[in-house]
Amino acid sequence: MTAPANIAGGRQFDVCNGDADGLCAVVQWRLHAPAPARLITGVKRDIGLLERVDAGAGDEVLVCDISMDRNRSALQRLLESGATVRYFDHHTAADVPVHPRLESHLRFDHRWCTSLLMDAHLKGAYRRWALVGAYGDNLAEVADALPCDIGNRERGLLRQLGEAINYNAYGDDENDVWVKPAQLYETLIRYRDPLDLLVREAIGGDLIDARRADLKEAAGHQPCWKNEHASVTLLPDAPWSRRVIGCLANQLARAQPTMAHAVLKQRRDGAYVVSVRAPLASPSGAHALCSRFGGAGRAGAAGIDRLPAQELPRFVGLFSVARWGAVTPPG
Ligand SMILES: [Mn+2]
Repeated sequence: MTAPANIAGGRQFDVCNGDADGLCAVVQWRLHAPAPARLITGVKRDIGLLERVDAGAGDEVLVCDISMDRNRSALQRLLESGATVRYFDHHTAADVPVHPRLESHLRFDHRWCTSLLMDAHLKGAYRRWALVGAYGDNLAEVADALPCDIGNRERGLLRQLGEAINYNAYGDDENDVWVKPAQLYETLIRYRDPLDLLVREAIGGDLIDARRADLKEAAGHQPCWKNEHASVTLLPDAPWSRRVIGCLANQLARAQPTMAHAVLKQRRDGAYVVSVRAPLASPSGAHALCSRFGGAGRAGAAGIDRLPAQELPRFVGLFSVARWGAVTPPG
């Protein structure tokens, strides 16, 4: 099979977050435009990925699901060196460079994720993969409303797969995860239909089981602080907690959609990793809160890589009085 490289004969680089949303966006693109490409990805926390790309004139770079704010200088460098960049993302970006070789597909609306931006661009050509990405990115309601020629049982399977792929990206580094995201991508891209993957590959079921086991472990830890609007859960440092922190935050958000949730995990250096979810019912305010502690993310879901232990009381104080989304009636 001849590889349909670009007309100029340049190299192709695919850069994406290693979570379900990032991987499923690239899968859709490469099913649409098959070509040998070098994949640059990592665990969910690896977001400064663009600096690893060494592309120049005639080369093409696809970027999916990593913050433009965090990658702006690398983006500028690539554009100046003559590369063409296609950028799909939904993380808030302060200002988007205008450049003839930059094609931006950005939406900062909480009802969009990168896999859905790719789906819109490709006019639903790989809708099932878009659903896997959207379910994995905690957009179950949006995904449920998206038309697809499958029944409810199949939708449930795509949802489980998306949540499991997403789960696999969590960990401090690639030693914590079950499968390195780049290796998982090699399995995903072999299937035009993710339902076929579930039938033929063990990895889907293995990831679903692994996620379930970690959540069971986490369920043994009750919130250490709670009122009617918000809860804070504290986890010890362990491989399971390094994997489960974001997943637990999403699960709590779905179980109690009118409340905000913070899940904190101790780090080896005594500080905390923090995962914040605004109430699903009014998903904004998470990024604003986390950015006050050097964190980042989106309006509905954000995090802090390192919260010093002495900052914990101030964090819980601000979290407990935060206004989420529309003004909450005084309680
Ligand atoms: Mn995403």
